[in-house]
Amino acid sequence: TRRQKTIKSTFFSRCEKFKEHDCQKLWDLFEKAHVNKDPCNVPVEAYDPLIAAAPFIPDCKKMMFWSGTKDVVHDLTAKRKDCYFTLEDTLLGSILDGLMWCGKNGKDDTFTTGCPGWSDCENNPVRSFWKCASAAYADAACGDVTAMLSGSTTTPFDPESIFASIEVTRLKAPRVSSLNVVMVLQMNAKSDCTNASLKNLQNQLDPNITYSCKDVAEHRVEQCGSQPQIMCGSCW
Ligand code: NFD
Repeated sequence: TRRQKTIKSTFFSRCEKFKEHDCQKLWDLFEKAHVNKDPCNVPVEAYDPLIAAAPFIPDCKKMMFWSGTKDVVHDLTAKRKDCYFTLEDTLLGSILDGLMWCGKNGKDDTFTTGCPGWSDCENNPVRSFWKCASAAYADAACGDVTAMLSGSTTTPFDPESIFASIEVTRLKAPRVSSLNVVMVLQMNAKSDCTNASLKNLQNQLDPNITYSCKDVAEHRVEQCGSQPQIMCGSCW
């Protein structure tokens, strides 16, 4: 069908921007995870073979996590690949970012409409994929890692988020030495580094990982992207 061609061609064109990967093999593994299944019954493990076939080889020292700050983070990382790297800069993360898909019982296709939304059922293909990919991404982290959280909510460290429920608990010392939270403050911010939810973050974090938090105005994050002469360590 026309629909299927759209996600398939997006998948291949994004995949082919990365060198040395067998995009057909990745597409087949991608489809195998959800095709011909109830779209509310695709467990996280269904995407294990896909993730295993596309190993994460990020520069583990530059790893950036985010929650509630998608646009700010990606505006920055698009311009400062010398400093930071996100899941969406990995092969699978960049292929599937922003896409929606599912299979259906008794059908051999991947669909992009009529699929369950993020919160309609827990085990939907999109949510299961991101959980699976986030776990593998966090497992690969090393050194000093950064997390950009949003000061625009009352709970910047939201227990329901993937950052809180999957990524933080997978960061392990001594491989990871520090977690540096950047609280992105827009005008009329609702919370900052003193927010109570950040106590939960510290409690969940491996005690041998050094925690820090810094309140940073959004325009300062944007400045770091627009002025490449700023050294990575001086962005905020
Ligand atoms: P988030 P997070 N309804 O900003 N990651 O901590 C709908 F429709 O809350 C990357 O959960 O941060 N969509 C991606 C939702 C996705 C809803 C997930 C909702 N109620 C996780 N809640 C990605 N690239 O798409 C969440 N979403 C979707 C990894 C929505 O697309 C990254 O490594 C939203 O933009 C990052 O460190 C996205 O999930 C961390 O987990 C993120 O929700 C961010 O997950």
